[in-house]
Amino acid sequence: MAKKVMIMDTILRDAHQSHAATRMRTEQMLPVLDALDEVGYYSLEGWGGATFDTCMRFLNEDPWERLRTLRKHLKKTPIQMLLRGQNLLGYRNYADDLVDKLVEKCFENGIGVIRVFDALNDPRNLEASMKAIRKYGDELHATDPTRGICEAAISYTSGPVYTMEYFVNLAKTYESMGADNICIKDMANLLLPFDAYELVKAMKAALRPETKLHLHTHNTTGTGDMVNLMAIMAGVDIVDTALSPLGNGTSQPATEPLVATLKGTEYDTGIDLEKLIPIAAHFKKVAAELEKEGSLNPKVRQVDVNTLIYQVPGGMLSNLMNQLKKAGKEDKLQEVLAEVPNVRRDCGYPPLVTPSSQIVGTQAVMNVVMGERYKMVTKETRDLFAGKYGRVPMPINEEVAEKVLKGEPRITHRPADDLEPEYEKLKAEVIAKGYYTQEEDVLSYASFPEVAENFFKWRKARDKGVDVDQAKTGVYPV
Ligand SMILES: [Mn+2]
Repeated sequence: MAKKVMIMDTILRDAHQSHAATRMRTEQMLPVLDALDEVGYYSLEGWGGATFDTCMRFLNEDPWERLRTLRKHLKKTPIQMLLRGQNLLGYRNYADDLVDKLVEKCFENGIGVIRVFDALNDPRNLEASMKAIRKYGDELHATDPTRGICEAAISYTSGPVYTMEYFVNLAKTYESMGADNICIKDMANLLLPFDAYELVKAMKAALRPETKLHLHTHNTTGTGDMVNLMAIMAGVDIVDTALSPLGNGTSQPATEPLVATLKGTEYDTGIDLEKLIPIAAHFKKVAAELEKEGSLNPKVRQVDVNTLIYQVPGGMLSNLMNQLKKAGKEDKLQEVLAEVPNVRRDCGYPPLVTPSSQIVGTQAVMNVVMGERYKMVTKETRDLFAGKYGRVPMPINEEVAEKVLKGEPRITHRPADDLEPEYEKLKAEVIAKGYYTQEEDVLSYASFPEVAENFFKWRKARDKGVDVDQAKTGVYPV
């Protein structure tokens, strides 16, 4: 039986986040949005925490305005976004009322599919956002069956507790919490092709037939195309690719080769390669512009096999090397790499993704550099042991916990249960500062307070007819 494989193109989000520090501007997307809408993608990824931040911080753009512009042109293709669970678009835990409001506004401004994940894979950290996605998504879904979709993502990682059973059980948990799609989110390209085959087979067998399975990987280590192909042969429904000018390397495997590979097979994507040519030509020019302004370093296109060798994500490895360099202990890299699994075991085997990859990595460096384990600990390490990020998959090392926490209390409940409602309070602040123009401003301010305030200042100056370049001075260093 023919099984059409669907594609999400990441060209408007992860592709330029991975290759060009998220610096693609809306005006660089505009010329081809109508053509992208005609391709026949499952969805186009166009929004997330980094795009939100960068829009205001570096590009003088209102991220909400960008979303509305995208939606105006993408009439048929759903816009997909990435949400960091209870951390929303930022880096702290938000109260449930803010989670509810943000999800409502995302759908209202044009989002069709929300991919939501938690770095620790703690389902409790997805409870509030998935509830809100169901609440507002169901309303939207009733008017448009391609929109209002809840996609729960599993942070893929490797290590002794990350068995097939662990991933399948988590997928079933998310499905029972109301996910329409399950995503295997392999942000570090740790997933290997034959493991991908086994994992997809096992998940497809365990999930409901109507639940779509979506795979997200990168091509950092050069295995991305093989991972996608093996997953497709095992029955995955959707894979992520990026149009070739911003594809491969640290980004997603390129779109065109996969479309060509599957053409005429039982997995045909139905996408016409001819339609992609002029769009890719446009993004080739955009990539050249980004390279010229210094946002894109051509090195990101190369294969980096370090992750395959050291079993840590690429970003984490370069962090470790930087920290050792600063401490003048570059010769200690092998010791630190050997310490990483020990620290990870002590704190209950968190997945090695942001922020836990940085926490574990920094602690491993400290343990080695200080010559005594946990003599010095960061606040983040303490919070991780105290349960403030959520539940880790395995029990923590009690002896180490005692040394790290020094009597600080531990929580076992959902971290956001400790938070008071905050939307009205933040709204009052934005109004008092004189920046309020829309409810969305409160959400921008909640996500990145200083960045948003600087952006509001600039926007106010622009709208009042003040010289924009003058208004920018001292506000935007870039
Ligand atoms: Mn990614």
